[in-house]
Amino acid sequence: MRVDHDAQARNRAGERATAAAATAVAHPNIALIKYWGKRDERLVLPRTGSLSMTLDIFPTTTRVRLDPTAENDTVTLDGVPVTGQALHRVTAFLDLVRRRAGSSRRAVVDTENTVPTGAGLASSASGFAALAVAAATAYGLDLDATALSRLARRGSGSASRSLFGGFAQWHPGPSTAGAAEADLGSYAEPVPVGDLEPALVLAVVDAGPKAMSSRVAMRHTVDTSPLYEAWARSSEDDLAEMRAALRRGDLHGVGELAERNALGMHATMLAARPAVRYLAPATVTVLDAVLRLRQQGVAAYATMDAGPNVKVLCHRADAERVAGAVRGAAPEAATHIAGPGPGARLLGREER
Ligand code: 2P0
Repeated sequence: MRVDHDAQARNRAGERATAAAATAVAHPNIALIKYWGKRDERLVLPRTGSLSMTLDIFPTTTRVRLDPTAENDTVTLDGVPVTGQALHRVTAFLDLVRRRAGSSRRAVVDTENTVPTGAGLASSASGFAALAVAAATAYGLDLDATALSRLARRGSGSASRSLFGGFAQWHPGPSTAGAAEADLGSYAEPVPVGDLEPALVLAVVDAGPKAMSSRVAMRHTVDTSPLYEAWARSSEDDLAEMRAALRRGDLHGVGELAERNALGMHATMLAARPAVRYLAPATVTVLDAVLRLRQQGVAAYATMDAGPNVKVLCHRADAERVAGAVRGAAPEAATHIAGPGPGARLLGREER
């Protein structure tokens, strides 16, 4: 990579040095204690804290190149131009970065996703985490991991957790404080974990895009589900217990908590008016297979997000057996085995 002496001189002069381009990679995360519901839509402040495992598969790689002559941002996903609402979301996020950087330059954003987009497999988490790191670097913002987590949160709540590898907890921030203080208090950080060798077996029963985005579905759930407040309260207890189970390295405890928290979240959606139902017949078939594995003495526990796919938490040594049992029960399911993965990181920056 070429050394940019002008940029170094600007840095010495205390000026902001933008790069010509920056590239970052991030991995998706799967929540064991779910984020479902916002208390502030604009700032993406959640109702409850959540906790996830970052995966070591399905990375998203994003390059942000500043274009001084362009009048609009352009975005591609796997080489295909992004338009409409998805483009608007990226532009709004870049506006936030530009405001902080004091820049009006437009950007060319090229993203390569290795995970099906919009299928409840956390593509927005890896996507906005990679975008946050690449855009902050390209626009010359000097942010630490906490500040990057806060920034990624504004793109997509779950992205705040993908800044970190292993297990991460996203804090809701103080609920009675003003906007600025709440914004500062809402970020993710790594969670200490005892002796645990976990795997998540992803059972993809349908890789197509979901019928309703999680953003819309969670708003509808908060607004109309009589079960929502009860789940939100119990989720805070689940989160505290989850931290303790992780610290003990207690896979059974972690799994039980994850499964009950996820089923509770789906119960709030089923009680929404009208109901939001992401779970499909094949989902239930896989849940039955997970139960049978437990009856056979295998520590296997299920969690589901905003889609019909199931993620089965188990010991790494049991992952192949679990994947085989899932495919045996639901032959249409494709399985992927993931372990704890790395946090988001910069791959490189290109100077002018
Ligand atoms: C989670 N999900 O904790 C939960 C569980 C889906 C189910 O975070 O509106 O795409 O962009 O903040 O982060 C999906 O929601 O929503 C999600 P926005 P996001 O992983």
